[in-house]
Amino acid sequence: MSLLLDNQFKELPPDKSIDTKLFLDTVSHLPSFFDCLGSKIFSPIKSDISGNITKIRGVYVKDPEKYATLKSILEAEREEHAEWPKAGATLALMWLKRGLRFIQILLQSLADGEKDENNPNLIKVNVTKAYEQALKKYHRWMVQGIFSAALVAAPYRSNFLKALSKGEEVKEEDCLANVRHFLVNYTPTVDAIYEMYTDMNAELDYTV
Ligand code: 03F
Repeated sequence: MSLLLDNQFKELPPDKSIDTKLFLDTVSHLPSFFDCLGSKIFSPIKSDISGNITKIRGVYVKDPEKYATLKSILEAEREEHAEWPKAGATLALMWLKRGLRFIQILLQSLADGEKDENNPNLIKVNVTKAYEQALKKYHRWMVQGIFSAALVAAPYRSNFLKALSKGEEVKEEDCLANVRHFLVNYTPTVDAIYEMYTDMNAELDYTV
């Protein structure tokens, strides 16, 4: 089975609220994907994503009813932390959503068939597009250097698609169909998190 379809996001309800437990259960499958990419250079990225999931779960488990939706977490923390939004699960989700946006743009670009015609089995154009749109403006030169190193270690397109299919030999077209199917609920979920940050004035643009 496809990794993507095993971890399909649920359709959002009309009010676009995101159930915290469902969200955490779905995103917690993402970090293990980095182990399939076959390079240690991805470790800091994996830890950053896992760390943010752990921080959000840490808040959620303190009171699952109170923190039933992601919005309820932001609203509660806004009252509790003087330095909000640079605090708690609000800050963790602010960064996690940027990683999720990166993944969305990367997968969408692959699904759309964007490629370097001279190197059709490389995914550098897709990865670079995702980085420039989702993350670059939050990174100073040192972290941009981690990106450059990761880009060199980026897998071949065929291996990346194979990893998304849990190592099984799946036809490229079938794998891309799974990617498109995955994006149907994934993209609106990421969009809804971004909208929530804008609506609540919780977005920050400091660099690391
Ligand atoms: C800030 C910052 N986090 C952290 O300092 C940086 C960490 C390293 C970032 C390196 C970027 C390189 C990305 C490009 C990878 C290319 C790989 C291509 C392979 C295909 C925050 O950290 C903390 O998070 C927060 O908790 C803390 O409190 O200021 C705050 C304090 O600092 C980031 O910039 C977030 C980085 C997220 C990167 C996500 C990249 C995802 C890469 C690949 C995904 C592969 C696709 C998987 C598909 C699977 C589908 C099932």
